[in-house]
Amino acid sequence: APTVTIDGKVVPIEGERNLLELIRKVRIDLPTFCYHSELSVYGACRLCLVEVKNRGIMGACSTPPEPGMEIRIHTKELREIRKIAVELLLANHNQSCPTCFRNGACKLQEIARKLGVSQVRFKPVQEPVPVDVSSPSLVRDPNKCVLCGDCVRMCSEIQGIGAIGFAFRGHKTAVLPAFGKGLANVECVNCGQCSSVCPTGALTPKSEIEDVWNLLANPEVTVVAQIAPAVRVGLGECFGAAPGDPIMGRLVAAMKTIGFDQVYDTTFAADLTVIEEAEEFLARKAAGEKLPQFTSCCPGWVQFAEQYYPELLPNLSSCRSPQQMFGSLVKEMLPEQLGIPRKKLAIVSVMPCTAKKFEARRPEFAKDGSPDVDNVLTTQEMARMIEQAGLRFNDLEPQSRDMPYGFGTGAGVIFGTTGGVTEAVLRYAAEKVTGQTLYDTDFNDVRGESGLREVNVEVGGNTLHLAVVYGLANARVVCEKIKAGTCDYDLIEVMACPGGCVGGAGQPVNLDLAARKRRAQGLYRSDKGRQLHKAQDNVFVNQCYAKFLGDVGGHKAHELLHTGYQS
Ligand code: HC1
Ligand code: SF4
Repeated sequence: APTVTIDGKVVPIEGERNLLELIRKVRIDLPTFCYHSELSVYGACRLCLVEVKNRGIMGACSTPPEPGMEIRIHTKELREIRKIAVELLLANHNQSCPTCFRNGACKLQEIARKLGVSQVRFKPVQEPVPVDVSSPSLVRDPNKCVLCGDCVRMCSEIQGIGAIGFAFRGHKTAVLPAFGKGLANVECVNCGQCSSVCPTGALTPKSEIEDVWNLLANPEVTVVAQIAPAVRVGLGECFGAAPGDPIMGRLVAAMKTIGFDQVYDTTFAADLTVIEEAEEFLARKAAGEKLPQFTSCCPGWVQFAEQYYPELLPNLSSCRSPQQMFGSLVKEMLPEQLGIPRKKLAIVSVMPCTAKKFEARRPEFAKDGSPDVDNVLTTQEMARMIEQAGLRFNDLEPQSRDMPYGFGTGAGVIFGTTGGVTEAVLRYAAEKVTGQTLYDTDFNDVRGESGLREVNVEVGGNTLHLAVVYGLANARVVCEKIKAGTCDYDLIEVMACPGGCVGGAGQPVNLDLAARKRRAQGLYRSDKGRQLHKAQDNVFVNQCYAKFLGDVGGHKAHELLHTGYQS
């Protein structure tokens, strides 16, 4: 087999696209800011330089391996070059590390430590600029940017948007939203994926931690929480657990200790969404109208559709997302059940997502000026609060969620991974269409890892044409096909984030692709571990219909659980 020699060690070439992949294969962590296996190669950070015999110093990320190459990665000269590169970045970096949201999870800190940078020999050449807090979801601090371009490529290549880009040249180079506007005033859809690849604190989720501490400290306010599906397979990573490890019981215990009055589960509302959305789909299918039906639970996707495909908005399900169904329903029911006025009830969501912060502030999701969901904490923020409360997370005694809104079936749980909403809807539709009990609830064909999957599924003698999509650039491909009339899908699931919510930008930063997969597997295990797997079997949801909501898709359901998305 063809080989390359790395610092004297012979390494076979086995399909690696560049020297960096080859070096990492032999477990040498050559640090980089700008290399991501899912993004194009940019070669800007100059940290992965290696010496190739007879050719000189080259970027490992942009050099394909060739048989017989002899490379060295740890010469004195290379060590010095890398240190200088980091020192130049640090010279222009606002080094307020102790107060930075990314303190402890910052690649610049990590790389400086790993390369043994012990001083900064350069003076800053850039003037400090204002921090951009215009967005409801993200904070952009250009003073912490290292110009790696990861956010720019994420936004344009994976999300197909291009809300941020490089501006100016030379020492004035900056990454900015178009025309120097605030992030809220460009085509950003709040997905936050730029922040999940940002190596520093230049792009971070906008923290609502202080707001929530204030709510919890107010004895007048009853504070209840909902926990999104994907949080339970991500949050543990902040406390040393592996991706996908079950930590829900300890999370509930932590939140109770911190002072939440009730801890509920968004999977309750996800079950409700399945029922409403599946009935809506079956009705459209019977009438042959407004097909394909798109899912509408991902606020990044909804905003994308509003911005770029207003003509397709009638095809979006009119269902609110589970987060918002939870908010509107529980704010209607609980005040009566607990005997408190609506304005003294606060709902806090724990979400893997930054766009959920934006969604909760959409004006249509409020009543008499008070929002259905008061605050949204990302998984990362929730973990910070647990730390701030001084709790030893791993030593907590697990507790169970509160009833009834803490009760969800496995159908609601799998919402958190790509294909999950589709599978949950199929579990409902199959039973409804055939009139027979569905015993095997696994629809393995809609599961998968690619960002654009086309699947045909037999339901009651009919073939349904489904598409499961993540990454908004892939959504664009599908929308263009629909406009061109070159496809005949019935139902299309779109999630903005890679892998679905498990890969949301509010999750602990983890760029290892295997981690996403393990989080998804954790959700499928959690589905298996529940007694019920079909939304229509959720007894508490059914009670809600019987006692309060009336018919599925009926008047009350429309008022509380549906909406109309407009351009
Ligand atoms: Fe999601 Fe959803 S699954 S959007 O990915 O439909 O955020 O986890 O809470 O609302 O349930 C996110 C996750 C989440 C909603 C549900
Ligand atoms: Fe682009 Fe999403 Fe970042 Fe907005 S949040 S700039 S859409 S990657």
